Amino acid sequence: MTLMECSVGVEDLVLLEPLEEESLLKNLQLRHEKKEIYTYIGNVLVSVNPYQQLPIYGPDFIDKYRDYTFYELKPHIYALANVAYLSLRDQDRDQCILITGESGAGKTEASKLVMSYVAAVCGKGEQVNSVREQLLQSNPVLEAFGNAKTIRNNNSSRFGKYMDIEFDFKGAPLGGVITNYLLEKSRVVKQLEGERNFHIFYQILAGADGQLLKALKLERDTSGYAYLNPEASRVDGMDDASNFKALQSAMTVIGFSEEEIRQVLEVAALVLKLGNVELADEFQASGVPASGIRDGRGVQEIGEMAGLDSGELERALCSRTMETAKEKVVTALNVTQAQYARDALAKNIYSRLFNWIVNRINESIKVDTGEKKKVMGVLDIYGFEILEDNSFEQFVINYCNEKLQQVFIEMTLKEEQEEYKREGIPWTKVDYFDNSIICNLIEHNQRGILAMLDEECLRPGVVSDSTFLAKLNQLFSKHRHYESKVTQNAQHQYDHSMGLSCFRICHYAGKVTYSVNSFIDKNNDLLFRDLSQAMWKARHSLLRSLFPEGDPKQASLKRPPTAGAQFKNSVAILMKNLYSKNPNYIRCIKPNEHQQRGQFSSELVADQVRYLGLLENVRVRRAGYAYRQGYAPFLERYRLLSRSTWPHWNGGDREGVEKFLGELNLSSEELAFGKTKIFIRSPKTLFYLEEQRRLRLHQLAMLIQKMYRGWR
Ligand code: AOV
Ligand code: MG
Repeated sequence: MTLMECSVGVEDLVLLEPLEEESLLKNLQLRHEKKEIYTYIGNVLVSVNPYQQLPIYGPDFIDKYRDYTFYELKPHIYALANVAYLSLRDQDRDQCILITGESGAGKTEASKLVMSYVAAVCGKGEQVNSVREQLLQSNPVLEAFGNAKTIRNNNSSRFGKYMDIEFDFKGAPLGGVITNYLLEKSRVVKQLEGERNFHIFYQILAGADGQLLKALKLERDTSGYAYLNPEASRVDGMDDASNFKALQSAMTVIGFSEEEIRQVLEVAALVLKLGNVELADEFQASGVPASGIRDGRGVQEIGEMAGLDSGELERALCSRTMETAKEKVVTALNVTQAQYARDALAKNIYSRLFNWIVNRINESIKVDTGEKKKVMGVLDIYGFEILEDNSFEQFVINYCNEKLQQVFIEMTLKEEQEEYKREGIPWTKVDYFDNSIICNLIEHNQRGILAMLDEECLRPGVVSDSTFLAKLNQLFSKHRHYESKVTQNAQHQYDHSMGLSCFRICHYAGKVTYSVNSFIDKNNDLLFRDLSQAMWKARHSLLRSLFPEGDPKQASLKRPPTAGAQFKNSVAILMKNLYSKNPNYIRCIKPNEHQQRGQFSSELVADQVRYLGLLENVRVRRAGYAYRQGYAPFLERYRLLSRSTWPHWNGGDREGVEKFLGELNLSSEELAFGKTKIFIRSPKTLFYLEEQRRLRLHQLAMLIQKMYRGWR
């Protein structure tokens, strides 16, 4: 069968003939046109974002998919969720669902579909309902505070999320744990053109009633806030006001008290108001530049809301205290420094608030029972990003994606090899691109880029982004995956577009040029102690609790780990967690750059197909046995091909399969009989079986028709 003969292409890319990039793309395109957005590569699900609501979700579809095995119905995310859930419940294997793809490819939507499927099939009862609701309602809360409109995605996740859902031995949900990764907090104070700040700010302004708005000391008009990009206040199709209502009710369902919700909104409002604190030049008597607050009203209001003396706040924003063992020296900050301090404070308050919210949700959904739990982890992390200007944030995001690719490579191959072993079938190894060289370049303990960055951050003396870059250039001048203006030599094409303050990494997903500007700063992630001490003095209990280090009794001279080190550490924990579970893959693909339905850019998809390694994935799958299935379902599907097994078969499943396959005269190389499964080497054989089955069904239908006519 060729593609053209089949109106919706093949449902499993393993069956593709010929297997080339072009045919693979055509197949995805054809299926996308026909609104068949899901395609398998064996047990991996490829999902192409349709950018439109398709009538393929909801209770009816869930009911359909829970009653069938993987290959019996059209490819669907529900089928994958079903396999994972059943394997967890019935075979006691912890699962993880790994969802990857670039920004806007549909990862977050996919994670919600998986969660809603599992929630629907995991049992009944009051207790189950309440846990289920809490788990599902965590999504709108996290999205309000952690998502934003970007150029690529109107609802882009600006944090990484891993959620373990825990079940009892019967498969009923008990609760869960959410881990969040590095929120892109720079967005709080500045957004690219056409992008928005986090949804929550717009939700409050659009959705809070007059009374609440007044209590938060806010004005409804978004244009009055320095931290909100004036030209991007609305998002097509997004109703901030009704999302605000949904947020409040979600928080209530999860178990936030009214008081907690109020405090959370107050802290968010504070951040917004902080942005409007204007700083102006002032000069000290000595003529040394200093700064002051231009209009005291804003600070006054912030002070009132936070329960803080506004003079104290002003002092903390405009000066810095240096402490040595012997004395305290207070220096005035100039305007630029004070603005920097203000923005650092806003970013810190917001990102700590976000962490607090995640912890608070975890408190509600955590499982106390000591019994053994079954776990399903769902990973939805920010996708690979190549922007025009890539900074520290993109660097860590892409590092994380690099690690996930490594898991994918290792686990799909590992799983494949282990299955052959389990089933007692001989296997020859297949080569694949191993990206550990890139992971190493970034994360090596002594010689990785992150280690170099830390070294530079901790080194005494004058350090800057450029001394950091010089260090990289020196160390990696010969590295195959590292380039910079300085190291460009014969092996790299000379590239005028790369600035002097940039380095480039050849990631598995493509080359990305990073500007080193503010790498040191973002990695240090230090907040002047004056600010944390001021916040700790606030009477606002939530705000105060976000700054425990402001407590003078706590203040130690030991510095906290850098942002890069923390991230690397949490990625390592994540990897360990993933490796301990049975993986299920969803590879999301973005069909166009315009968030438009019905558009399929072959070039854009080709890029993703390449870096997701889909072709290699298919090849690996085909190099061994392309297809495998348990004896029972296989017998059920094909036994009508032989009179020995149809209409009745009383023997065992494996014997039945041996019997009818034996009669079909297939080459013995094509088949392998494992302990529990039949393996079929080439897709052609499966085609053949399918074709025979189709003919046979047709024959049977004709026969029935004839009989029916005879009766009349
Ligand atoms: P992402 O999570 O992969 O991007 P999303 O899951 O937010 O991407 O998807 C982006 C948008 O595509 C959604 O807001 C929907 O409008 C649409 N979409 C995605 N999947 C579907 C689907 N199955 N059916 C209908 N529409 C869909 V990022 O978080 O930016 O990396 O960081
Ligand atoms: Mg997302």
